[in-house]
Amino acid sequence: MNLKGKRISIIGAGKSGVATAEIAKSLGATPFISDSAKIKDKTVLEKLATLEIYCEFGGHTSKALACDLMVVSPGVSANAEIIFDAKQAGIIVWPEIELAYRLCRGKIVGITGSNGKTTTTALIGEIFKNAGLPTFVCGNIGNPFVAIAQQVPENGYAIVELSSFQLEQIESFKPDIAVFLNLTPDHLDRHDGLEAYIDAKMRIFENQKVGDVAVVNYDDQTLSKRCPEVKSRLVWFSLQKMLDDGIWATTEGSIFDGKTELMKSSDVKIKGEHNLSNACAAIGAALSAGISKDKLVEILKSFAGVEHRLEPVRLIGGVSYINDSKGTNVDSVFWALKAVPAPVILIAGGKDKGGDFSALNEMVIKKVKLVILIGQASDKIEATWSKLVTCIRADSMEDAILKARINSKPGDTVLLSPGCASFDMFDNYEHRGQVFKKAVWDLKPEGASK
Ligand code: UMA
Repeated sequence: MNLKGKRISIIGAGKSGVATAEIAKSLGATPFISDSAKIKDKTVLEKLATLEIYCEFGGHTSKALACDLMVVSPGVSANAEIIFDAKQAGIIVWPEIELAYRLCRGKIVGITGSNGKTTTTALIGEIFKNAGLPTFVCGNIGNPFVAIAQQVPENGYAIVELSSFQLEQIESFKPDIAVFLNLTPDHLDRHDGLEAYIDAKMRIFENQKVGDVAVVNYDDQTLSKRCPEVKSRLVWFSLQKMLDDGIWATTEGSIFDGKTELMKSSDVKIKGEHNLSNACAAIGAALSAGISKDKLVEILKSFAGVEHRLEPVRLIGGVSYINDSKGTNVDSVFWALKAVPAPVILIAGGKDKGGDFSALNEMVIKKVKLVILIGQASDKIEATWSKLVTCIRADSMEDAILKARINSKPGDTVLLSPGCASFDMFDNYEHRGQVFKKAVWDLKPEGASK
């Protein structure tokens, strides 16, 4: 793709925007970054200055419309005024992954779903690496696809975690292997309702052709209804149905590819029913890429999961502290609660994303002994759960950990699984998880002097 001499406006100066500007510049284009906020991050400012990239901060002006192409960061809504104005002016508007797709010579495995994307993306990445394939893990997992797109050789794979934000505005983006894990309500604060969220995610299949592969969760009712329409070859996976042609497993038994047993379910290192489902999805993707059973089983037996996803932090005074900061929606809290032993002290709250916390009522009654609420969504969650369980407030993560400690007994689990975004109190979910872990490690053992 020839970008030489093109004027490219980039909306958003986060990771995606800065990476896009750098790539655009290296390809001979003239990038211009426009951000609605005043950017104070010194590293970003220094990088943009070194690269001599023109910028405007604190609002999008008509300067951003003086371009041949507009590239949009995932955090910028398709309904943003600047996007509307650009389209009105006849400017081509691409999300960052569209540009990355056009720069990538290798194959693409795209992973989407409401929950488990990060774990499954990392797991697929490890399996592909173990099979000796040049592998680049990127996307919503934390490093923009555009930053590595040109490095992927023809025989290599980009393993891309894809959010609804990234897929919402694609044009021709197409994964060779599309993995769809599950669908539950999320990001209702950004999309115009649940249908719009589902439609955005379903776009992962939109440009696939015969010869491409769609690895899809048979147990998800919406997906099993909508996916038979896809043009690519369907590879179903299930924990509920024995599939003659597909990947299926039982929690107490084994994982199968059709009639062939691949491994015992209990040998999968990442625990919980949701992770068994993620493992089946990863197997579907790996087998579709021609990877041998031995290579994938090796990784499933050793892959320990990703940071901030049901990450055991510390056992202190008989109390286990678990970091699930990546649990940013209601459904992910459900799976976290299901996976950890009761009684649970749950730290929840943050920036509300429009989730319905009453969907967790039964699970909360069954497993939670105390809820410690943080952030903007505290009132909403307390209104939902205070009749079921004691809910108390904390001013900060450190305060939440101290309150959890005071109220815990040996055998309890303290679980951070917020069910909300982090941006009201933290830079991002990683930052929230790091603050949680530091506060836990700062706890002194029983009887130790302060
Ligand atoms: N901005 C504007 N105009 C707007 C809105 C935002 O200029 O109308 C600016 C903001 O002021 C900010 C910048 O855009 O300076 C941020 O852009 P961004 O939110 O796209 O941030 P990036 O750093 O580029 O991170 C994005 C993803 N962020 C989001 O989707 C919100 C990261 O996913 C992803 O890791 C990264 O690209 C690399 O691909 C994070 C996330 O929270 C982890 N994702 C959501 C989730 O997992 O639930 C979808």
